[in-house]
Amino acid sequence: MNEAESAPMFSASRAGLIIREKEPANLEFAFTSLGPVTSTNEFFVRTHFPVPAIRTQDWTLTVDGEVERELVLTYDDLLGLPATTAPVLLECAGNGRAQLVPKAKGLLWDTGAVGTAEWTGVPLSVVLEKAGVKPGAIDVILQGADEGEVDDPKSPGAIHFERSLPLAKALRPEVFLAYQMNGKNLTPDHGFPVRAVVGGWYGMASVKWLTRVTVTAAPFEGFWQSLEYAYWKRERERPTLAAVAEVQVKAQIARPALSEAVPAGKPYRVFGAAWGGESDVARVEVSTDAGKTWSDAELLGKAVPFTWRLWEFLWDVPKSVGRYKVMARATDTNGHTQPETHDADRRTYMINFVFTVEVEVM
Ligand SMILES: Nc1nc2c(c(=O)[nH]1)N[C@H]1C(S)=C(S)[C@@H](COP(=O)(O)O)O[C@H]1N2
Ligand SMILES: [Mo]
Repeated sequence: MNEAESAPMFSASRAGLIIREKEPANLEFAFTSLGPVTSTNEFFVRTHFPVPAIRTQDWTLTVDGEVERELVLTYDDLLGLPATTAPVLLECAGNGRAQLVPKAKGLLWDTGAVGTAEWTGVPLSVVLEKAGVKPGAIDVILQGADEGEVDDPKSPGAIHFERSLPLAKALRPEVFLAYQMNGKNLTPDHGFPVRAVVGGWYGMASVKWLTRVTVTAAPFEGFWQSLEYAYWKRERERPTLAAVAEVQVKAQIARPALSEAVPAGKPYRVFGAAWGGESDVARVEVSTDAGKTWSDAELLGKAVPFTWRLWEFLWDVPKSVGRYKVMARATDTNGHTQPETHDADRRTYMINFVFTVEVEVM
């Protein structure tokens, strides 16, 4: 078989993304292309198993467990329910992992495992109300149709990708079952035909290829909940593994890029985005001297919950040439500021310490 006859390696929709893994596809957005909304073509892809091929006419959503009425919704049933459209940011819990020292295991995302898209779908609360949640229910498990074996520890055969939300979060308006992304049907990579979108939480909560919702009276302790995407939380000094949940406050720099040549003695627009999970961004500061001094950046537009806030800072670039370290740090409306170093309790997740972009002033 010659080159031309072999299957195309990537669909056009993957052009421009940085490949972190080919199979399954794990693709990173070039954060230097930052804009208010990330196009579907540029949106990062994080998958654990091969993408399941699901036709809308075959798709159903089962709602079971601690409910008054078990439901099996078809695609048309779902489309018949009241929908909302909202921009929501998704950030992989491992975004920034490439910046950890020593070198971490796992996918080495740089700063592009994050994006903001406009999602359309039905609030999960609408579906749960239809099913009638029984008293005593506390957790809601979202299961994807994708499955496979995991090695560490070796799974008893194939397991699905699934994650749970506490009932209180599952009922919030920022949690919905999306069938459109940026005004078009979801693409296979992003969960076609239906995925969860969980505003304010790291990406693993936004289960793609969603086919089952199970309400439970006990906390769910599946693999992706208690082993992967879990961190050491200290309860009364005692470390216990807890599920990674809320996105932590963070600012990222899109401009300048790493090792960019910045003209000496001229003004330069430093540009980026900041986000705060379940809270808004209150402040972004920029340092151009490796963190010795900080100045306020200007927050652009207005705060929209569960998305990022773009910001800019006009840097009066010195006349003296050489290497400069540019940094940005955000503070959320709860007063949390980004830390200077990564907390080892978080393992290789929730990476929001202040990053450095070194440039050449010349
Ligand atoms: N069913 C399923 N859902 C999933 C995943 C997956 O592998 N399977 N990956 C999760 C992770 S870790 C992230 S960060 C987001 C990424 O969503 P995206 O690929 O649309 O960017 O999907 C989440 N939902
Ligand atoms: Mo993720």
